Amino acid sequence: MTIAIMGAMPEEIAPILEKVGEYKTTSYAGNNYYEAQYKGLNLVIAYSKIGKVFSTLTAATLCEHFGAKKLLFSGVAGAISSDLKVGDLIVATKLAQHDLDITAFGHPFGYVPEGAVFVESDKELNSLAYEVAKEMQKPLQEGVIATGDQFVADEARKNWIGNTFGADALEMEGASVAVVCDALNVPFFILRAISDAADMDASFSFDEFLETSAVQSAAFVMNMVDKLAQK
Ligand code: OS5
Repeated sequence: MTIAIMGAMPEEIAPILEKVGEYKTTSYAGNNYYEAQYKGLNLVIAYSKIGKVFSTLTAATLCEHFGAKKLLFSGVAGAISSDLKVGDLIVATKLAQHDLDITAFGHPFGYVPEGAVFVESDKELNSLAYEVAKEMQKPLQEGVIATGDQFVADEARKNWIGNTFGADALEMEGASVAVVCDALNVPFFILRAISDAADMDASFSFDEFLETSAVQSAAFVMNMVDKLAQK
């Protein structure tokens, strides 16, 4: 079975490439895809570049061109919930686009006709994550993740996103990956380790913790892959 692992930034997939060791690099549609044999699974690994458009392209390519049957996203996020601190892990139960706004027509934020405000992630992969967390003795929170084409570094915007979507964390790619996987019936899992609090210090915190938080998330996702290989 082919399993896709994706991130948005090089730092988010570097620990995964390091762990798989050998891989074949293929360029497709302006991006690199890294294919590896790992414990009997075919892995295809990529970073999309930042934001909803690039992540949509990469997720669709992983599923349609490389034939991924499951997709795991690993990366970092800004915290909304005060329970989430730098380095903490959050798994998305559902995702929404916080910057999608046709409210002028009476629709709720995050909604377009024939779409839905929230896309739910795969319950089986999420429960597998809880098994992994237990074995790693690592706390794992679940919650709503809000996505938009904006690095949020503003308390008011962060609070608005939290209140409007009931979101616990925010980032720039998860919901677009969710829309693609949902449309293509590919079970998906979105994991993020907190790098900042989406406040006025966010860019400094992000720069300081991107690498260490990305390593946390990647290590967890590779333990999920190990579990999938055993099944
Ligand atoms: O992928 C983007 C979303 N990520 C999650 C995240 C987040 N999203 C929104 N608001 C927050 N407060 C968030 N905290 C964590 C992280 C990432 C954020 S955008 C960071 C851009 C940083 C950067 N800009 N230039 N470079 C890095 C250097 C560079 C140069 C050339 C090629 C690649 C990188």
